[in-house]
Amino acid sequence: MFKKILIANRGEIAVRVIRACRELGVASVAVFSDVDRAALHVSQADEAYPIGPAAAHESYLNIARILDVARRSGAEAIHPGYGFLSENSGFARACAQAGLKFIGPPAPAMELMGSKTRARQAMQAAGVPLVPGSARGLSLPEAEALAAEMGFPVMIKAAAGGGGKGMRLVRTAGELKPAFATAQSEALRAFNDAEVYLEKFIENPRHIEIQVLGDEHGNLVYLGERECSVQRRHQKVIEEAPSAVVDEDMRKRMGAVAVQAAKSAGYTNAGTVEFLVDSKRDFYFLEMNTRLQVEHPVTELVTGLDLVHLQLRIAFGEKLPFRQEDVALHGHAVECRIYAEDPENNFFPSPGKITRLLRPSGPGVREDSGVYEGWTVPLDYDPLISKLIAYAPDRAAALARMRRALDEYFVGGIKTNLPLFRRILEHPDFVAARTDTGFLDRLLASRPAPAGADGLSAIAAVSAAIFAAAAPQANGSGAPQRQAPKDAASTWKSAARREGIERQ
Ligand code: MV4
Repeated sequence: MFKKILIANRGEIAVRVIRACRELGVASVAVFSDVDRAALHVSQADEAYPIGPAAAHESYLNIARILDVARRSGAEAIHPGYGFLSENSGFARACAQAGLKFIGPPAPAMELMGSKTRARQAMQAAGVPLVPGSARGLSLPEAEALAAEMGFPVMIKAAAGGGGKGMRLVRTAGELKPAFATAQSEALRAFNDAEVYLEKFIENPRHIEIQVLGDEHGNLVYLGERECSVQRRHQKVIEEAPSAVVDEDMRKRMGAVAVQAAKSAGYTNAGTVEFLVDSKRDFYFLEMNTRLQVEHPVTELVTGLDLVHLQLRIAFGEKLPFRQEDVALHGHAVECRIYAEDPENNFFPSPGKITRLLRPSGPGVREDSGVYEGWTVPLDYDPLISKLIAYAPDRAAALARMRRALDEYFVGGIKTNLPLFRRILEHPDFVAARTDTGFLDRLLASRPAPAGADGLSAIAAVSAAIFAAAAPQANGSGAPQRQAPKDAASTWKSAARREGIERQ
C-alpha cells in the first residue's frame, strides 16, 4: 500500500479520506487555504501545508502549489475528493507527469465523459440506451429538423455542460430559435465551447445512478443504485439506496449497462453512471461522473464495502478483492446533506460561527462531518457542513431512524437546512417513495405545515418564555447571537460566481 498520500480537498470529504488512510496505515497530507487553517481536516491529517489564499483558484485549484506540497511531503499519490480538481483531466495528467498516482480514473476516460456529445457517441456504439436525441453538436437548422422529427418538448444541452448547467427546455417550435441562440452563448461563456445538442425531454424523471468500481486488471463491478430524485436546482438533498422502483431484474439490467458504459470508456477506480428513469421505468444513460461522489456512504452501508479503501487499493494496483456475484445488498440507507443555508431565505448560504453543536449518534447512524463546535464556516466554499446517514433493515425503519437522528441534531449560531428534512421525511409522497425530480419543488411551492400543528412549537414557545424570564441578562434567546453581515449572502454569491464554485 502507499505509505503516504495527499488529499487535495477540504471539509467532510477530506476528513472521510483521512479516516480511510488511518485505517489502512497510510500517512495523510492535508492542504489548506488561509481561511481553513483551523479546519477539521487540517487537525485530523498527519501533516498539513498551506497552499494559498481563500479563493479556490489560488489554493484548492492551484495545481502547481498542490504538486509542490506533494513533492515536499513525499506523498506518493493524490486523492482529489469531489469538486475542485477531481474531474480535471489536466490535473490527473500533471500528477502522472510529477510521478504521483492520481487516485481516480485515467485521464482519457475523464475527458471522454466530460464531453457529453463524445460520451453519447461512445455509449451509442457500446449499445447503452440513450435519451433519444443527437450524439453530436448541431447547427440551428439541424436542431429544428431533429426537433420536428422527435416532437416537442426537447432539451438543448451544452456539450461541455453536465449536472444541469447549460440546459434549456423548449416546449414549442416557436421557442427553439431564441432558446438555441441563448444556449449557445451561455455555453460559450460558461465553458468556452458553444457546442450544443438536442435531447427529447423526459417529463418528471427519476434520477437513479449506479456505482461502479473497476481495477486496473480489467475487472469491473456495479454496486447497486442510488435514488437521487430529491433535489433542488440540480443539487441533491436526499439520497437513498436501494431505490424503491428498482427491483432485482431492473438492477441487473442497469448494472450491466453501467459496467458496459464504464468498460467502453476504459474506466477504472470508482465512478457513477447516471440514468434518467421515466414513469414506465425505462432508463436512459445521462452522464458519467468520474469521481467519488458525495452520496457514496449510502452505497457503503448497503454493500458493506469501504469505497475509499477500495479506491486506494485499486490505485496501488491491486485486483478487486471480490467478484460481481459476491456483492450483496442488505438493508436500506438514507442520507441528508446538511448545509449552512437559510431555508427561510431562499436557501442562501449562511456561513458563520458554529456556537453549539449537538450531533446525532446511536444505532444505525453515521455522520460524515467537516466541522466542529467553535469553527467558523467560511463563505468561500460550498456550505455543506455534514452528511447524516441512517441505516436500518428496511426503508421504513431507516426513515424512522433518520427522523430520530434529526431530532438529536442541533447546530447553533448558523442557519441550516435541518428543518427542511423534517418536512420531507414526514411528507406522504416521500414516505410512499413517490419521488421524481419535481418532488422537492412541489413541496416547497406548497404552504409549510401550520405552525404548532404538532404541538412542538407551542412547547418551544413556552420553554423560550421561561428561559428568557430566568435569564434576564441574555438577549432573549439565551444564546449569543451571531450578527450576519448585511451583505453576507451577496458576498458569498459574488465570490461563488468569481470562483465558479459549484456543488457536487
Ligand atoms: C434531462 C431531463 C429531462 N429530459 N434531460 C438535469 C441535470 C443534468 N444532469 C441533466 N438534467 C436533466 N436532463 C432530458 N432529456 C431532466 C433533467 C433534470 C434532472 C435530472 C436529474 C436530476 C434532477 C433533475 C432535475 C431537473 C431536470
